Amino acid sequence: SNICFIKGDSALHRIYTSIIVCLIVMQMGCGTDKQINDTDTRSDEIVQGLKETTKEITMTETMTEEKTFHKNPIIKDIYTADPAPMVYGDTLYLYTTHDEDELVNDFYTMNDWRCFSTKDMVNWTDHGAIFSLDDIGWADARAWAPQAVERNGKFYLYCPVHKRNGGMAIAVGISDSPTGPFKDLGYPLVDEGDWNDIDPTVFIDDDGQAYLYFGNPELRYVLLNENMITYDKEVGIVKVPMTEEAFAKGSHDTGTSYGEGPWFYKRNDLYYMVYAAFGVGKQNEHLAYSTSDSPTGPWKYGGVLMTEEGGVFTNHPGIADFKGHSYLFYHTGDLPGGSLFHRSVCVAEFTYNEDGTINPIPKCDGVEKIN
Ligand code: FUB
Repeated sequence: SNICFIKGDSALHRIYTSIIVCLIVMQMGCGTDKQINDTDTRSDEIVQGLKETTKEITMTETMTEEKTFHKNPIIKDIYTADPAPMVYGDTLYLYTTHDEDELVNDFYTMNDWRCFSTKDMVNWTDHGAIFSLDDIGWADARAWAPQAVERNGKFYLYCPVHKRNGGMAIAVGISDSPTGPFKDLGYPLVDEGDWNDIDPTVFIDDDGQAYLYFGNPELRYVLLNENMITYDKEVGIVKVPMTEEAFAKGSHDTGTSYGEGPWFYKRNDLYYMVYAAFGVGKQNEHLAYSTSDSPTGPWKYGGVLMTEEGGVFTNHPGIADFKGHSYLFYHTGDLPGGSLFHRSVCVAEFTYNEDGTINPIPKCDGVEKIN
């Protein structure tokens, strides 16, 4: 029994030691979080006074060498939504929309597109407004969800806007630099005269064919020509069959869950369509995905990518692989004062299953620094 007691005692000792070690680790963790909060708050104050400048601003000024984590939302001094990452060289550029503080007609009030960049997912540079409604003479409102791509040294920013004569259409901004300034093509690239023409997503396949998908409530696409500013008129605007096999049963106008905000890309020869979706009986959008062996479908529903936990009516996906990590950008109402018209862009790291499927990605606190 003596031996038992000694054994028990040392076991107890080990437990206490573990608890103390845990407490120390937790303390360190909390300390790090606090430090990061302090860091973010202080850098926010620095940024606050400079927020309209187009000059580069280091958003998360490092106050200590230990800073290895960036807390969501990524941008804390303005409301941003509809994240669209683009990796170019050693940098990830993040294009976003911008929810104005002051609403007009109690609706989305969005006048320009913003760009932020990072090399390590922790330190972000604010490039300011890189394209705006003021640059598009034929548009008068709704600077909505964009996506950028590079081809032959030029950068193309596809942007939905409201036309002066009514309806939504897709504009193209062109620049020699990922951070603009972008210059309007001068007329809409896609203009069907209806309200479906929003949320473009662009992808250039390995064979050089570029695709521009878009749409709410229907998913449609065009085959872009190599110049990226015209499309194959013979093929025209193709309407994707909105079936439950492709997009699951849902509560949007087509009877499927597909809503808007498509994000099109390829990984290991499998094509992915990630999108904002409407579940049956749900108020807010969730994120879901479908896959296909071909860039033009047929699509097969894959599952939910993020539940409605963003907490506001819309959500919007943007996916990027960067320096060996996979990221989902999304938006929530998490910034103070957040609402369906005051959203903020966040990021989560995720991994793919071996068969290419993706498990639901929880909304998270932020991501760690990478090299
Ligand atoms: O931000 C305006 C619109 O709300 C976007 O175009 C949609 O994707 C939704 O996020």
